[in-house]
Amino acid sequence: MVSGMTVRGTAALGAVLLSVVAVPAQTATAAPADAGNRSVQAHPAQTAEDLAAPDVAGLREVLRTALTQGAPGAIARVEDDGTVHEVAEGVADRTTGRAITNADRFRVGSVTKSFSAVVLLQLVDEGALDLDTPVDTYLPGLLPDDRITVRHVLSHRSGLYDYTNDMFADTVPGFEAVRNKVFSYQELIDLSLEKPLGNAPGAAYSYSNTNFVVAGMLIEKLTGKSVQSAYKSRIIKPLGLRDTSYVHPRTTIAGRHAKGYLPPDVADGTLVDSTEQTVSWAQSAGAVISTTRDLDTFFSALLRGELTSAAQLAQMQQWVPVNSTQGYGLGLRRRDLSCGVSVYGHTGTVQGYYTYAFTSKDGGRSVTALANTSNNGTVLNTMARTLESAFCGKPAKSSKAATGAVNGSAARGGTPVERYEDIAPGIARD
Ligand code: REX
Repeated sequence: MVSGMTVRGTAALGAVLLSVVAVPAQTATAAPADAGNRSVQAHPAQTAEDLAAPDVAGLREVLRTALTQGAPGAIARVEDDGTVHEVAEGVADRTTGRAITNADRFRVGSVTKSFSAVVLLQLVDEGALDLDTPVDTYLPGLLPDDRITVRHVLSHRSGLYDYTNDMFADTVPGFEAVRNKVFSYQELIDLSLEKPLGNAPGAAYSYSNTNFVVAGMLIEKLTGKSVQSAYKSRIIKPLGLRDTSYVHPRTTIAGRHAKGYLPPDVADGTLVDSTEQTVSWAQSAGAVISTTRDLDTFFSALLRGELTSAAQLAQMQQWVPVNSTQGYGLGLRRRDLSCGVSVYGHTGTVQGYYTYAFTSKDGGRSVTALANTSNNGTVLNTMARTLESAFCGKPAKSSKAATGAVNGSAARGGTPVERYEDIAPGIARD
């Protein structure tokens, strides 16, 4: 099942600490002083016009490859200064065989972290929050170390343990145990605090969902409203994101949507329909529902400076190194592609859904890609190549260079892959 189309003019709105930090020249902000890094490697500024044309045929090949590796369906949408390219392969629903399309809603996982960060950066703009103030000033007694600042939390440098490491150590039983559970934020923090801090505040990057549970608590404390209400009034409504919602703890996805399929840790071919769940284990760290169009719109708007002041957008782009080709800002990832282009956005993994949503430096070109499976490192690595197709154009010689720098966890189906940093480090897949 293949669908691909290009539409013109119809676009909506337009755990390793390395010693090198890459800061694009156009964001000439130094990494935070306590990040423990040295040299600054700059990529030249890129606008959408500077980029090679998107390789739409290559994009389709990437999605087809993901299907051969176990994804029931895969979609990608590129929005390039008003020109939209949409590609879809496979099915949204294995039972009915309905073809997946870019109109399908899905669970975006940690892309939610960018929503939470934007709300907090807006609160900085409003003078209600200071990035270098301890979290405990706003939420007295919450964290065990009053040196943990808001900035540490938003850049995954708090040292707070990621409770999902234990929760999902065994993938399907772990998921079934929390599928219908409703956690309070405090319960999730308590789970994290059963383990000591992994590093002194500010000393190291270590990805942890706990940080963005704290972010949700800060949003609710400072606005006096739910995160749902903050996302809605500050992001969803202003940008007209009509397919985006946060419905925690409702378990269903309203409207047309892709079903999510979760493979167990043993590659026995059984897929669990994981579509319906509370996502209460993630909430402000991962429970948003959206579409490829809305995420393209969101990240374009963010990098165009439509959601925060220029000063706060620059704060979001103070990078701490993740590995040699990735940085983490404040709820924002930077990935350096093989063609020398850096892109900005987030990845997401919730049971049954892998998302990549990234945009160019000026927000002029965005891509969002989704495969309706997870716990499959091979598919995850393949989907990273959608960024190469979208931003680097057709590969010059062999597509080998465009395999994407990922260091993944489990490979399914026998293809060895390196560990994938984006997934919480302690989660062993195989
Ligand atoms: C939870 C387990 C993974 C998924 C996780 N997800 O921490 C957050 C997220 C919300 O999206 N993070 C990603 C499960 C990595 C990001 O920031 O890009 N894995 C699965 C297991 C493994 O259960 N035992 O693959 O569905």
